[in-house]
Amino acid sequence: MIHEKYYEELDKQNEYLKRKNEKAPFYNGLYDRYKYPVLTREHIPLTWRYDLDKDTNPFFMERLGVNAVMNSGAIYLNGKYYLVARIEGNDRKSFFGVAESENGIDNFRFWNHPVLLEDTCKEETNVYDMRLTQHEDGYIYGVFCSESKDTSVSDLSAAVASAGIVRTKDLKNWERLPNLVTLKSPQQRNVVLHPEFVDGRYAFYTRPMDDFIETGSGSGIGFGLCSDITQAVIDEEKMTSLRKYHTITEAKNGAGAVPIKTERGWVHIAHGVRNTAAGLRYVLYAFVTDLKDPSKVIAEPSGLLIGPRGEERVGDVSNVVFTNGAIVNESNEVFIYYASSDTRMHVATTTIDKLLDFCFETPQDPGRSVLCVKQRDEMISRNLELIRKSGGDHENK
Ligand code: M1P
Repeated sequence: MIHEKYYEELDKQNEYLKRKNEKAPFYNGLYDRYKYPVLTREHIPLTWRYDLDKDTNPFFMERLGVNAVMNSGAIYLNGKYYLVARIEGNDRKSFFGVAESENGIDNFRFWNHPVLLEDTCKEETNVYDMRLTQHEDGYIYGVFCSESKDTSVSDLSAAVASAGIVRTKDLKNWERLPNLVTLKSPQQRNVVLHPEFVDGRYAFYTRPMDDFIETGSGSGIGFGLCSDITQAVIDEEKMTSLRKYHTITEAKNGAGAVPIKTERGWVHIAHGVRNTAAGLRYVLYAFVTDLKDPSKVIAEPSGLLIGPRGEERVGDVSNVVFTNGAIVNESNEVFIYYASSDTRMHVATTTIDKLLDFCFETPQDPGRSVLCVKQRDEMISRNLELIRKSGGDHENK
């Protein structure tokens, strides 16, 4: 018999899920932020957390709790917005679940069952952060981090990260392929499959790492080709977006959403990390690569695109925003899905035109304070001149 408390909790959850989202007062001319997150642990179906049977769960106690819902792959199919979310159980293991919305900003509902991956990789302990690529070969690929214990050292927490690959046509039936092998990089995380063939081969953005946390000699986001995705091996990785001293990417960076094709190039929304006395700070940044050579950076606006703000700054891993999915709909509206502090998911909306304007018209980082303030002061002078010519006054003499 179903516990009566179930209906009470279900009513509460339905109220929460049908809440309309609205734009926040935030303004920067580039994107809108929203008042509410789009996915939280409160979105997880009660059937995934509770045993509903009153005989076996007399207190209606959460048996398999969920700690966080974060880093989600995103895809737009048949006019609907889908997120393949990273769901982290109270047991710290992550798994994937598909959530669907009609408008991309609210009312996301999880399907009845989480994604059940084929158990082809017995040493794998954890999976997370799936990027969804609608590839021109006709499949939707999911590339995610496959994490295993590093048994070669005595450190209990030592782990090895590599890129797992699955493919599907409907987000329901998933075929698992062997993990990506990168011959020159011992570890990989934040691997993204490019949506088109390059020189007739599958193209991956990689993130070479010497270690599970530290990228070590890895100097940024890499790029490599492989002929057979069913046995994916990359022998050479060349670098695209580089880590740079005293910038938002100083400690590390990584590819985020699958690049967006535009008439002026591939727009990338990635993450950059710097170290601080309060720990690592993760922000999003954008760059554009060449249409013919998607490894070649052709626009690199200075600074961050989205940084953690307000409540976003606090969570399980505070001071983090992270993206692994964006959607472009038929009106060229862009939905950037990002997680805050490894805890919940948000959306920021913009357009292709605005993103391109940001990428190509924002000046590059000149690299030194003295040049950065000069860059700013030149803009101030032009603005003051404009104000003077238009007959206005300016208070800050
Ligand atoms: O905790 C912040 C992020 O850390 C990792 O990203 P990176 O490999 O760039 O350090 C990822 O594990 C990611 O899931 C997480 O959000």
